[in-house]
This record gives sequence, structure tokens and C-alpha cells, in this order.
Amino acid sequence: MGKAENSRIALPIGSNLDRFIMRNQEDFPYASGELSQLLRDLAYAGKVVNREINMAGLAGITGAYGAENVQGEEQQNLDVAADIRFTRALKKGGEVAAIISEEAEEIIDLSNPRSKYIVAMDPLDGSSNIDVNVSIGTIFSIYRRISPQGSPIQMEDVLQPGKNQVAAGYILYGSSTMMVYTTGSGVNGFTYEPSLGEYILSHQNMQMPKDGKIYSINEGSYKSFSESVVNYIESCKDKGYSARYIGSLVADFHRNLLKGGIYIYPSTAKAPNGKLRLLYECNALAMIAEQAGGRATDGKQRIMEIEPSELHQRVPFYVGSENMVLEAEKA
Ligand code: P6P
Repeated sequence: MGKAENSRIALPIGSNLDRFIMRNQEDFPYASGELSQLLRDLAYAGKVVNREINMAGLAGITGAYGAENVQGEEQQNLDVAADIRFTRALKKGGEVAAIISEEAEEIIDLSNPRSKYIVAMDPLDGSSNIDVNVSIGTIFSIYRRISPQGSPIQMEDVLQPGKNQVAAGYILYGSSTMMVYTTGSGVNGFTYEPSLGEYILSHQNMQMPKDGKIYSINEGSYKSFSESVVNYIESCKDKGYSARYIGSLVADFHRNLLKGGIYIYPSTAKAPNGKLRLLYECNALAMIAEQAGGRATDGKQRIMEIEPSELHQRVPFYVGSENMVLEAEKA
């Protein structure tokens, strides 16, 4: 059996992330290991952030940091801590040329001349939930840079449509901590085992059910929803669907990935273009959704077809079970 075929042998549940990444690397022609190392660097930073989140209440690092991010949102201490941890891990790892982060107004140039990857990340999404012990998450997208390695980073390197993603994933700091990611050949989930310090393969080839009975939307904004969104929500209620809205995107997305469901953050009076950011929230979850058989649009077009025009661009976000998203688009 050839090497490629060999690497396609489904690894038994229980394999660790490192082994899985190495096996996957064999499926990448000309893979020289940089992407593998990048994924490891992200996984490592996730372990450190996981520990800080779990200790936050005792270490006195919950609560507000006392500043606002570029979005004018109040930063939490752990937002800043997570941003530092991921940025430091990617800088030291040497595989990333530049980072786009929710916590940084401008491009973070890591001055790694030989590196060919760009990372867009939300280091800690949903962090206002930390103090009330609700699950939160890290979201990341990985792109190849377009300009030549070693040359100055250009806007074309960072303003890429989601369809250019090489990989995407999230780390969910919940009742257990999980890393879920795709490199374009399906979605796999790894549960963190703290006593071993390992992520263990626990959810192989994750598939998002084509239908579901859960809808996730903040109905507090009901009065400013479009007629289409109102029609869809009413149809969900008529069918007796369950409303589940954690207020933490990664947690809502992950539940819908496993059980089927739809998450909608539409245009509202307070957020005319939606609240979620295209580059470091929507594109990554859109890639995962599509790789798992789901769908992700802005209510009209595929999220991953949208050509970004600015770093912190917001878009309406409809993501989840394919038939539910299609239904919502037609409502
Ligand atoms: P709202 C958290 O701030 C976040 O970015 C997502 O994690 C979450 O789904 C959404 O915003 C919640 O926003 O306006 O419903 O409180």
C-alpha cells in the first residue's frame, strides 16, 4: 500500500493531535511541515489559554482590562492574555508572516521573512461570558500569503476571501476543551486531556446534520429584524423548534454542528452590517460548516465568496444545517 493510501487509514479514536497532523501532512503534496507546525503552535497556545481560563477566578484575571478594542468593545483581561499567548506562540513558531486579530487595529507583522502563512484570529470570542463561567472560544483562519516570501506584507495578503483558506478551526473552552479544525479534507475534533497535556481525537470526520430543530439568534433585537428574519423565526416557532442562544458564538456553533441547527446574527439597528467579523470569525466557521456538509452565507451569498474590503469588516452571518440556512434565505 502506497504512503498516501496508508495515511488515509482512519486513525483510531484516541489518536493524539500530533500523530493526526503528521498523517494528514502526507496527504498534502509537497508539504514540508510548515502548516503542521503552525497547527501545533495554535494547539499549544490553546493549552496555555485553557489553563488561564480555568484559573481565572482564582488568579484574579477575570473582569475588564480597562481598555477598548478597535471595535470599541470593552476588553476583558483574558482577551488581552489570549491575544498575547497566541501572538507569541505564532511569532516563536516562525511559520506565520502576519496576523489579523480582533484585538489589534492594524496588521501584526511578525517579521518572519521565510514564513508563507497568514493567520486571522479572534483570540477569545465571547469573553464577556468568562465571569459567568459560560463556554468561550478561539477562532482561527490560515491563508497562504500572496506577495513573495520575505517581501513586506501587503493588504492583498490579509484581505483574502474565505475560499482561499488553507485551514480553519476553533478551540472551545467548555465543559471540556476541544480543538476542531479542517485543512479542506473534512472536519475533526480533538478533546484536550489536561493530565496528559494532549489533544485526543474524539470526533472523527464530523458531519453537520442537514436538518435541525434548534435556532440560535438574539431575539432581543427582534424589533429591528428584517421581515425575512422575522418570517423565518416565526416558522421555527410554528414548527416547535427550540431556541438556544448561549451568546458565545463558538459554543452555539459547536452545538449546532453536532446536533443540527442554525445560528443567525443578521443586520440589526445596532449592527446594520451584522456584528460578526468576516476575517476572523465568519470565514473560519464557514469553512468548517461547509466541510462538515453545512452552509454559511450572509443571507444571500456564500460567506467564503465575499471579497473583504477592510480588516474588521462585519457581515450578517447565517450558518448551520444546510436545509435550515437555505430555508432562512428564502423566508
Ligand atoms: P449579542 C460575543 O461578543 C459575540 O461575538 C459572539 O460570541 C456571540 O454569538 C455574539 O457576539 C453575541 O452578541 O449582540 O447577541 O450579545
